[in-house]
Amino acid sequence: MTHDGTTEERPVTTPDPTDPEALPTGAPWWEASVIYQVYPRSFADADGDGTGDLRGLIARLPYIASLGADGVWLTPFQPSPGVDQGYDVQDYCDVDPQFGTLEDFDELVTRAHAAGLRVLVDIVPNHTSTAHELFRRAVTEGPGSDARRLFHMRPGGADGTPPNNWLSVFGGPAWTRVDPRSSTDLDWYLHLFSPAQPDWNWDAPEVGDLFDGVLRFWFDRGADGARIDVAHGLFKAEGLPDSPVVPTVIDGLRSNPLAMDQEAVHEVYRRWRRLAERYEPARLLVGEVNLEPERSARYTRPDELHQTFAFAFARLGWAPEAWCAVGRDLEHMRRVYGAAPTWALENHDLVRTATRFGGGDVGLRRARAGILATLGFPGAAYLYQGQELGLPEVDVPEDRRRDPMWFRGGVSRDGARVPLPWTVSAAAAHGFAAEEGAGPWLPQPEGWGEHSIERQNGDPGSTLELTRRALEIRRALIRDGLLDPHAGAEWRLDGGALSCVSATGLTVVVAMGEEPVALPEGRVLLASAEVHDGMLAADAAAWVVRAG
Ligand code: TEU
Repeated sequence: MTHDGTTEERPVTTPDPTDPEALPTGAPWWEASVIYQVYPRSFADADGDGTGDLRGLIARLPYIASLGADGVWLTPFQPSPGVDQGYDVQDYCDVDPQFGTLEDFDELVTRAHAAGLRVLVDIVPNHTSTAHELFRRAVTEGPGSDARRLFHMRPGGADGTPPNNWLSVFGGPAWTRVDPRSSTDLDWYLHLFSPAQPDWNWDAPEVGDLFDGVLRFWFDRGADGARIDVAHGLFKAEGLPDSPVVPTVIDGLRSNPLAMDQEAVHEVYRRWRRLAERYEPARLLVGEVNLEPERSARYTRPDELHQTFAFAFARLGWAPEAWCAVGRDLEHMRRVYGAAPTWALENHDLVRTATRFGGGDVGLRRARAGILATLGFPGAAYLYQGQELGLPEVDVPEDRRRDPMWFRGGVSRDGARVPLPWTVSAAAAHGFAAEEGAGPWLPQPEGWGEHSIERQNGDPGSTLELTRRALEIRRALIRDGLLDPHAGAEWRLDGGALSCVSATGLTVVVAMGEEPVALPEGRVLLASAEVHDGMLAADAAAWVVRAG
């Protein structure tokens, strides 16, 4: 792990065909990688305090390796008051004591690498926490001070209204008074998310410097890459004018074009790309760019981020026309910009697919099909912890909900964040905790053990074993050049039968209608449900390779 520490610029890295980690086509490893997203507070709790931690994760790395994933992405574990479950970061370069220590992180990296897993950290550059020392200083130093330039702080209207009409993504105004009791400090601060998360002012060069340092800090410690939170945020339209469109309450990201997707942000990613590629091996940058394909594709131009999640796809329900349209859009963008899609259907913000796709048995069948789709479409993929178990969304009792979006916008994301069931028995929070302790930070529902890893492990019909098998076959397909993120793919829809036909000869069929679907000629490598006489059952997916 070396870092040359210079500011010398290098051209964009071209794949090195002699790199043992490279794909057979010579493309870099990450173009077809599968990363398993770990939500640390809900993965494994080593000290029994009810919150998962890094030592819990270390102990269970063998499980992740047994799935066949290429790496893990960890949502924030840095010191934080925890208002937005860690996305309100107080100190970007440390570990929150509830998750462990920097030494634990170092051990995690060492052990993950030994197990063949890469480690991605989550970087939150759009906003910080009101507890961050630079925000505290800005509050104390008062209106007009240099310290306030690092944030968007300004007086509102004389009538006591905020500086503009922007709404927070979590609901309510995007502005809060710095000191509502003061008659001399009339400044408000901007927060696109909760009031606990003030937005940085990226027009101040110090902010960019700070985050260059944050990236180097984690990359120097051996992190293999970073997931960039709200990567299309950071810069705001000059002068922070009123939004001409009426922002909706919880959909502020897409409905307020002045708060997001500003041209200046691309320069940051060009700089970070150079920074990431000064490491050996180069570090991976994946952006959370929650925009339509034609806008998000601009973030993966060859000298910017390596990947952005295919959000247009991730947000979808069980809707064949929409899947096909998004598939075609992404294929078009791949041709224009060169970056293959990065598939995902679940994360810690989205309703679990087993529920979103219909719930009950049907929902589970479709969630299983969703796993084969995510892993079979050409590109890279992310799986969210518990997706491999087909976990449903949990209806967390209102008095136990913790998501700030629930308190401001009436939508709770807690149901996708319930601690994993490791064992059938409810003891020690279904094995989430190493020992009987405080009880999990979010309650596990009745029957949670039926979804457990213990119940599914070794059962060939389980979603867990389907995922393992898919990852194993995927590896072979990549090795043999059959799953190639850069081969063209054609998207077809015939009634409810969606197919993604790759030029390599691999076809992914998803039976999204009510009827079984006739599979194309060839060898069926894997299916998420029964195939009889070449017919794939409804609510299922299959991988077929052209014969010969
Ligand atoms: O999410 C940003 C984002 O796009 C979401 O807020 C999304 O709009 C919302 O969840 C509705 O589905 C990132 C993190 O993934 C999320 O957990 C944080 O709450 C948010 O940033 C603020 O940091």
